Amino acid sequence: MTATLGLFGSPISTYYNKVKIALLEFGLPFEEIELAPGAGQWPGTGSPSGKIPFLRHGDQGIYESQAIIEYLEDIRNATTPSLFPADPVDRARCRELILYLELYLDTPMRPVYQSVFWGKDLAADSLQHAIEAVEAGLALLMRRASLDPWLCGTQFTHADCAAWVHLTTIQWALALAGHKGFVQERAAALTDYLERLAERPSIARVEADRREASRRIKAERAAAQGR
Ligand SMILES: N[C@@H](CCC(=O)N[C@@H](CS)C(=O)NCC(=O)O)C(=O)O
Repeated sequence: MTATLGLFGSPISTYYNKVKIALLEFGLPFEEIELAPGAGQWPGTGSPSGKIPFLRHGDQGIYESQAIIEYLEDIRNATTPSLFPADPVDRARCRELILYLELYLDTPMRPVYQSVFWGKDLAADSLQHAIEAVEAGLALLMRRASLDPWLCGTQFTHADCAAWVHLTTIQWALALAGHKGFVQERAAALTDYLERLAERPSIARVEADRREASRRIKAERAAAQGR
């Protein structure tokens, strides 16, 4: 690998951090270029969807977090272990679990995030809808998760990178929306699992960067509003 990898996005973004954990796990050198969600202009400095993250590798752009991590798999150093299991059935289950996290847990929570993190209005039935969806999504995830000790079994995989960012953000957002402990009550085994994940150096680094960026962005917003 010759050209530098540039990761565009924000350290407070879930999908950005899913990719960043994989970059750190692979030990691939990369630089971070901060771009707020929705701030990029296609085809200039942005992604086709306007979403973050995206990756620049030399003069090439790679878009969508799942496509990015599959690309990182392809370019990683041959001596670095894959973050997908070796067995094809296990690989499929790893991708399946990522889809559960993103389609059935993250997606229904988006209106709640807009409200609790960005101050947008949230209709009472939207919160109820999100809560019901998360309950069903967690049941689905737990039907197929191993947690012994990682989501897909003995090997730490991309599913764990996705699980950390999505499950911790859901917990946090639901607590802010008045439902503290919802995830732990519905899926008790996730508590120990998330503690194990928090100890992983790649995740500890991403979490420290997220907290630091979050404090900075909050202070900038307050200053802009004259508070
Ligand atoms: N499917 C996309 C989702 C990325 C995504 O939703 N990013 C959020 C930030 S976490 C974003 O850019 N939101 C701004 C927008 O939707 O305009 C991926 O996997 O990369």
